[in-house]
Amino acid sequence: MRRELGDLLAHNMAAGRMVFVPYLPLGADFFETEYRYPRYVAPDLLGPQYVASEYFRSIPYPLLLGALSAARSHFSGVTVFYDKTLPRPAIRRTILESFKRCYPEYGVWRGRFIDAYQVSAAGLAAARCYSGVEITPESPPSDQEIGGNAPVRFTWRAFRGAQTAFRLQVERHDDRVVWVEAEDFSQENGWAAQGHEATGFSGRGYLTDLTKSNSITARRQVEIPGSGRYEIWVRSLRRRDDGSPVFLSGPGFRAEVAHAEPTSLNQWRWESLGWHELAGGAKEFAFTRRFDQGFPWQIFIDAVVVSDRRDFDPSRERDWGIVLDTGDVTSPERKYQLLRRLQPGRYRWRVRTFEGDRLVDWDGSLGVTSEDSYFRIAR
Ligand SMILES: [Ca+2]
Repeated sequence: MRRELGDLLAHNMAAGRMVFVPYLPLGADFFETEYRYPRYVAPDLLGPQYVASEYFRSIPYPLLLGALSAARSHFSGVTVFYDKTLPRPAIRRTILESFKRCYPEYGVWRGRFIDAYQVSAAGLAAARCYSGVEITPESPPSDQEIGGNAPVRFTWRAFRGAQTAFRLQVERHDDRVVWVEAEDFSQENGWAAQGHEATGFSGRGYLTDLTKSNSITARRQVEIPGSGRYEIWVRSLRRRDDGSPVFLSGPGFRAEVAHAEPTSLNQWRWESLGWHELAGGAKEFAFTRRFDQGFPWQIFIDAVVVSDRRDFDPSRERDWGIVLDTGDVTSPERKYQLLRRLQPGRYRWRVRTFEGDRLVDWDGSLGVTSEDSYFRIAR
């Protein structure tokens, strides 16, 4: 495979094409581990004055479509290498299909391990779609407090392209719900944040134990809104009944979590640890695990929730709840005026903009979503 990569690089760079070798970060991907290789091949090919970055880019898949849109015209075209020895994950195939739709004039050379997709400079200029656009929320300014009676006016901008439609969403924070991602706990003596073995988590991933020591602890200060009775919830995934219990402790309580239940192994499960009297302010919560016997399997812990709401169920709702979803609105204007009043509280919003079927996101889906922007409505 290394030899095929070398031959393909030599051929395409000598033809004056910019070569993109996309990889999935942390994907144990051949293209990621071999990213230095062209630096050794290239000087032999093109002479010692050759600058690797001018002809070759080893690039994460999420940046590929944007980089192609920005590819410079002084090349005679581009070539994208596709490692076909890796069937999964499907996102690589999804991005490749989007590439084919955007650049219908592509040609392909099929190797034993690698397919090389080539697009000429004319083919690049005739692209059916483009990517790499950032949508920036502009108003209300980030973290601004708005008077309770003032109308809220949303505006956003993009540094290039046009807009044919948008979809705006506004969420309000429920201050009676404290939602903490378990992967944001400290990682001491063997706990670690992970995200590649299980899917279907919230946040960046989950907390897992890598070391089988009875002293492993993961801690985190959790801000309790005020003194009172709170229900505590934990979301976890246990794979085996291995006799190695996990505990969550906090001010005045200690409870076993993620205990083995034959019907719920290998799936994410929310469990309530019951109601506890908690004082307001920052309080330390800690996960520990005891390894008594046998062959323990890693436990996965996704999130911890503390709430004083009797009717709160974390499997159905979150600490943020949708208060406005415009659906797709056909409009070239990058603004939206909210006519109804919002209750006092903390809000966040985002907008997805579309330009027919031309503007695509990093994964090739239509449209691009802005980052979240936050504001407050005063009492
Ligand atoms: Ca999580």
